[in-house]
Formats: sequence, structure tokens, C-alpha cells
Amino acid sequence: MTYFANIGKIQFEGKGSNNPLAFKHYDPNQVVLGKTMEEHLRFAVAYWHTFNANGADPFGNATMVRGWDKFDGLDRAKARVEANFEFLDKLNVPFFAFHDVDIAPEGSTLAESNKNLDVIVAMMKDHMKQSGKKLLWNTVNMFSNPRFVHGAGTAVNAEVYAYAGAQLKKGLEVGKELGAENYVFWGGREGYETLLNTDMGFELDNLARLYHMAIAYAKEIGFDAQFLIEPKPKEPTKHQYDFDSATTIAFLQKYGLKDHFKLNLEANHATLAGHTFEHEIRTAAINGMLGSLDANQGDLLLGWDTDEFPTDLYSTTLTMYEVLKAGGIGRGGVNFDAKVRRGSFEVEDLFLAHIAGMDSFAWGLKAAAKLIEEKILDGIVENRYRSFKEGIGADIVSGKATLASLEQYTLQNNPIKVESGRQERIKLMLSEVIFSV
Ligand code: XLS
Ligand code: CA
Ligand code: CA
Repeated sequence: MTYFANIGKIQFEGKGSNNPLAFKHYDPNQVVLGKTMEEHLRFAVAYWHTFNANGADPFGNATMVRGWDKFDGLDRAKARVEANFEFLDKLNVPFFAFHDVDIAPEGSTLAESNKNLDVIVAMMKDHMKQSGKKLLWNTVNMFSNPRFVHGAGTAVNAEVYAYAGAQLKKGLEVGKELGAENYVFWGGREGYETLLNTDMGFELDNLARLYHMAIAYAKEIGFDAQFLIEPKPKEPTKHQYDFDSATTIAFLQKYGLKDHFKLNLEANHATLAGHTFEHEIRTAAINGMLGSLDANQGDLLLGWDTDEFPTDLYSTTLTMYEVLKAGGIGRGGVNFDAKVRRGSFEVEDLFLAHIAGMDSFAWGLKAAAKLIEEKILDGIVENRYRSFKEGIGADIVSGKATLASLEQYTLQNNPIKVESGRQERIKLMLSEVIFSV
């Protein structure tokens, strides 16, 4: 069965090509700073946006009718598996990512849901073996079902908390069965609306308890995926506990969890938190916490998580610059947590959107590599901090300085000389690099 009959394998045709169904920048075999583009970028397709979304929004019904929609229940789930592997093959993407409920229908009991999962996971395992495609990460959806209305790991009701634990246990087993490289925790309902009915400290203690149980169980079953927490400041709850990189790192530190986790950072979540994506990545990287990326972009004029495909070259360049400077993405990858707009309802749009995202990231990677090879920004940064290389600056860095020695230095050093940061010039230099590759 084919779901994308009119589309062949997407090939790299280079900058001169005007074939919309071809890569202009993403050449998986091109070596950039010692690694192929495929190794640097480790692209993944997000199951939920690609195979589950149908274009419905709060104001209108589905606009997207796919080949798999002619089936129901488990048959539709099986059809989606076929579609996923055909899509990955045609797009030449090595990884995919899913929530439990994306791949198999929820039953009316936990046992029934798990039985459905077992059927689909066995089928996926076969497809993965045949195709060589891999699972970048899996996760469990503990936010859609009404039982999670007041949270899962931060639920106000112990029975709901127990259900979350049981669902998480199965998620870890599924990850192990499919050899997931990472396992993601995104706390969709782990937050609150009003403190008037919320015990924040207790909820956070409980969330940490759940994470400790997950670490123990993964160890018990020999599931060695990298655990990732995905910060988001708001939506669906008003105050999400894992607000941003810094907040999440502080939480992990407080509860003795830091060595067991890294972060899965998403561009649109960064902007919702009032940060750039590169700020979130740098914050993770300087704390040894950079795990994986959810690639997308928001809209400056809209205040919510629009999950658009990433096409902003300034952002993809600065993202890849941070990744390269951090030594790469490791076991993580670039997962397109992005959805085609409601008006882009044709099946071909799924390909065009991913091509746009992949080419934008490949372009960003090339520009970032040039920034590094030619030491364009490094030189500027080094020069700005050069006074810490000798004299009083070197004393500060080495720990020799005291407030008294700083005072003595300052009494003799008058006037102080400060220099311009030159950011307007530097931003134009960045543009020149992006448009030169
Ligand atoms: C929602 C999140 C979610 C996570 C996985 O905003 O991005 O999709 O990536 O649960
Ligand atoms: Ca995400
Ligand atoms: Ca999102």
C-alpha cells in the first residue's frame, strides 16, 4: 500500500535546481567540519503533526483527509505505520518521534491501551529492521485525556498520579523495545492556573518523585536512552513548571536529577518564554545539558505555539552555530515538531514543508560552519574579553584578586576605558555570511 504515490524519492539537486520536490542545500553526504550533514543534523519526523493532525482548529473542522483516514481504530494505526516508513524513505530522513497515543488508539482501560500499543510496536519494529530507520525519541501523552485535567506527575489526585506512572512505565518499555535514542518528558499539564487551589511545592516534589521512579525503572529494564525534559513556559497551563532551560536546570539540581537528564529544546517554546532559541541552547550547553532540538518557529504577531516549519535562516544559522560550538547534538537530533498550516492541506505539502525545514537547517549549518572556520564571531568575542588575559583581569580569573586589590587597582587606574560593542556592524556581517553560502 502506498500513501504518497505521486511523489518519488527527494534528491539533492543543488542551488541551481528549481524542482520544488528536491533539496537545494541538504546534501546528506556533504562533509561540513569533519562530519556529514546527515550526522550533524539527525533529522526526525514528528508523527503527531505528520500522521495525526488534520487541520482542525478551534474555529473549523479538519481540512486534511489522508489515505489512512479511510480506516478506523487499529487499522488506521497500522496504515499510519506504513505511511510513516514510506514518508521517511522518500524524504531520506533517518529518525522519527512519537507519543504513545499517536501510534495506537487509547483503549477504555490501561490494559486495552497497552494491548493496542503492543500490536503497533511489533509492526514498527519490523519496519525499522527492514528500513534502518530509527526512533529519535518516544514519549507518553499525559495531557490530552480528561483524567489529566489537573496534571499527571503533578496531579492533585493520587489515582491519576498512579495512572501516569503506569503509562510512563509502558512508555519506557516501548522505548526499550524500539531502541529509542532518547526518551522525552514534556509536562503538558504539569503546571497550574491559580495558586488559590494549588500546593506548588508539593506538586514539584511529586514530579521529582516520578522522575526518580522513571530512572529506577529504566535501569531495571536496561533502557539506556538519554532522558530529556522539554521546557515550555505556558500553554496549555498558565504557569508550566518547566518554564525554560534555566528553570528546568534549577529544578533538576534541587532534586538530585541533573546527572540523569538533558534538555530537549524547542524554538517556539523559547520564544514563548521571551527568549531566542539560541539563548535556550546556550543556557543548556554551558550547563552540560544540551540534549536534542525540536525545530519549528513561531509567528511574531501571534502569542501562541504555532509550530511552523523553520524557514528563518537567521535562526537556523544561530541555532547550528550554538550546536557546533557545543560540540554537536550527540544522541539528540533535529526533530520537526512543526505542522503544515491549515490551508496547506495537500499531501504534497507535507513533503514541501519538510524540504523547506531541512534545507533551512542545512543552509544554517553551512553558514554556522563558515562563521566558525573563519573565526568571525570568535575573534570578536575573544577581543571583547581580552583584558581578562593579563594584569588585573588575569588576577580575577585565577582567583588571586580580592576586593582590596580591585580597590587598589581602581584608585590608580583613572579614567576607565570602555569600547563599543559594535552590534549593528556584526549583524550585517552575519547577513553577509548567510547569503554567501
Ligand atoms: C507541545 C510539545 C510536545 C512535545 C512532546 O507543545 O512541543 O509536542 O514535544 O510531548
Ligand atoms: Ca516539542
Ligand atoms: Ca510546541
